[in-house]
Amino acid sequence: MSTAEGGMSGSRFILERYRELLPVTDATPMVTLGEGGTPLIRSCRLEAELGLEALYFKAEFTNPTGSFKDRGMVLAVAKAAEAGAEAVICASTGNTSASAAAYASRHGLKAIVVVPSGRIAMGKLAQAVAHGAQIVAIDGSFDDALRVVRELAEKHPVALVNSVNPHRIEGQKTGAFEIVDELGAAPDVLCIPVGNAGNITAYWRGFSEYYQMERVVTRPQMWGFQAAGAAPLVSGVPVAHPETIATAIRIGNPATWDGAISARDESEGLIDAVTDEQILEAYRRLAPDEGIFCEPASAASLAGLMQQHAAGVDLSGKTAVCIITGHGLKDPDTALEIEADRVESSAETDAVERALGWG
Ligand code: AN7
Repeated sequence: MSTAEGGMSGSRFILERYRELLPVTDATPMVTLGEGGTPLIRSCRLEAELGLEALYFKAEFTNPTGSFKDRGMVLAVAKAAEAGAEAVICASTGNTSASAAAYASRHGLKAIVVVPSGRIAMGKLAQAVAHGAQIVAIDGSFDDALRVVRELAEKHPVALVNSVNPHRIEGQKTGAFEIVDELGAAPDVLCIPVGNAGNITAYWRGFSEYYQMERVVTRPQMWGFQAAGAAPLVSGVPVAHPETIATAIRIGNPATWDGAISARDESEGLIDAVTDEQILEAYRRLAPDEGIFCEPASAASLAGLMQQHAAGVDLSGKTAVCIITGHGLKDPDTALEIEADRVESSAETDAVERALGWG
């Protein structure tokens, strides 16, 4: 099959758009939910504040399940189906499970998701439930869940779709292709939140492949940011009990550790830690100042950029892209902790006028 199911065409179907750069064969089922083709949104306020030449937000939260995971999952689940799998399995802090469940539904496969009990943002759990995934909530961390699913996938006929599956990284590298295709060049700096470290690895691969193919003449510095309570790549040792408000990146032993270090070193970039306070500060700037409502983990990319600026790093003349990985609606609890500009009123116009301070 060479055309998308349902006749979907163009930029929102990465398996077709970047087919020759992906492990897609004639036997790969070309199933799509409309992933990829996400907007690169120019900053309207923070760009000047940070002294950048240009600042963009790559709106990965506009993917069908509300996170960047769909880029990798569209390929990983298609390849599982192509290989004859009947079920997919993953460990997750929430977004991977939401995406796996959606694509498994589309392919008519069963999805099994293993998650840390009580540590998944509400919206993500709702997605796994809605898609009919079989959910096992374990008394342990994401790292425990990943160990368990790796062992299960060795013993049982299920396809593992965490980013240890190479098709996940392949799909996710298309985010880098889109940035270059749209800007006509690579940015100077790419800011990205880091948890299990699949995405920073994928973006670096995407930029590097375009560079090798001479579709671009430079590559960005990769600036990865972990939450301070879950920053093994910064300290150099796994964290036994990771803790952060950004539950998506509450990961103590990233599976693609070496990929992240290579991305950092080959790009002459950095991987640094941002505190929960810094993450929340960036989170609370993005929605009111830029119109971008993301989940806390996604704000780590901007938090890191703000931290570098505050530390005196000169950003003048530079173009930066922050990857905004997941939607704010995923985690309504954190959003509602913001002090709202809200009053109760009776249903009369004059009462609402008074409530607004107009009368
Ligand atoms: C919003 O869903 O690991 O460094 O199990 O959901 O590639 O792991 C999610 C990770 C950043 C970190 N932002 O990406 C999972 C999971 C959001 C995320 C990351 C995640 P990686």
